[in-house]
Amino acid sequence: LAGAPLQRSTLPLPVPPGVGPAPGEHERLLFRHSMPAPWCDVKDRELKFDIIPNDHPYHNAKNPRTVGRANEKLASAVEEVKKDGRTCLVVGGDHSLAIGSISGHAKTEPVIWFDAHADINTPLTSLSGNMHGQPVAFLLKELKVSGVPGFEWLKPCLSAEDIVYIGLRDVDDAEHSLMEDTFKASKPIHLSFDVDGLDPPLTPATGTPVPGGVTLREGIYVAEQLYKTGLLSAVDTVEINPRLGKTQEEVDSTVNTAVSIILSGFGKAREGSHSCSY
Ligand code: DIR
Ligand code: MN
Ligand code: MN
Ligand code: MN
Repeated sequence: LAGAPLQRSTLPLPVPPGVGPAPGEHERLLFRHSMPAPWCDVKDRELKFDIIPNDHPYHNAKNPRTVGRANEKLASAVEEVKKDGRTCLVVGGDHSLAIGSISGHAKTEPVIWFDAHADINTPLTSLSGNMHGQPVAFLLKELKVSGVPGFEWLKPCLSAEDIVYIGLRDVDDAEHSLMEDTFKASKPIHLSFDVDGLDPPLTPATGTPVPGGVTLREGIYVAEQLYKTGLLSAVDTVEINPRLGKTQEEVDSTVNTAVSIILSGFGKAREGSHSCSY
């Protein structure tokens, strides 16, 4: 996805004169039928992050400085995209990127956390030490995670009542005691989509697959419904890791699944996308 420039077709539109779109609409309509999301005006950007040397753990949390600085960069990038009036799509990367992505978003929006995992461990409760098991804790005002090196810039911006979880089926004991879910759907929505929320055969190239996940049909339904609210304002797609695919088929199915979820979140409807806005 990243880095692939969209090709605009210059072919004439196959409609008789006087029928169909006005002059000047042609290119735009043809553009709709090219890949990847032709009805969207896509502006692509790529971020580069530094690996901080001697990045010792903070309690159990591994690589805090590297992850913290990267998220600081991401937060500013997302903020710029939102100032530009666009819907923001972040293609990760692991789920720790949600710290920057959500911080850089409107800061008050409800969040749909689509995931097999609650990702709400703190540096003190985490058993794995993985930062991607902790982003929700970093974002929640209630949990008051602070003092983590690399995250000096971060101000927790979410309340527990702003988060809805979908797909949870592997929650640590400590996480369970930290959770709550309610949802107010009147403000712009942030969808943070971990592909491991889906059933593993759909997205095998991911780090922590858990059996018994959401079907593709259900996942697409969620994305379509969120698009239809007109409130979907930012989307993270995370834990897509081509290096973990055992075969090319596994990599392809992971990427194709993620792309179909993204397209649905950006207005592709299974019945056809004629009515979506440009
Ligand atoms: C576990 C697994 N709760 C952890 N979490 C994962 O590492 O904190 N999250 N894999 O995505
Ligand atoms: Mn996750
Ligand atoms: Mn997960
Ligand atoms: Mn994870």
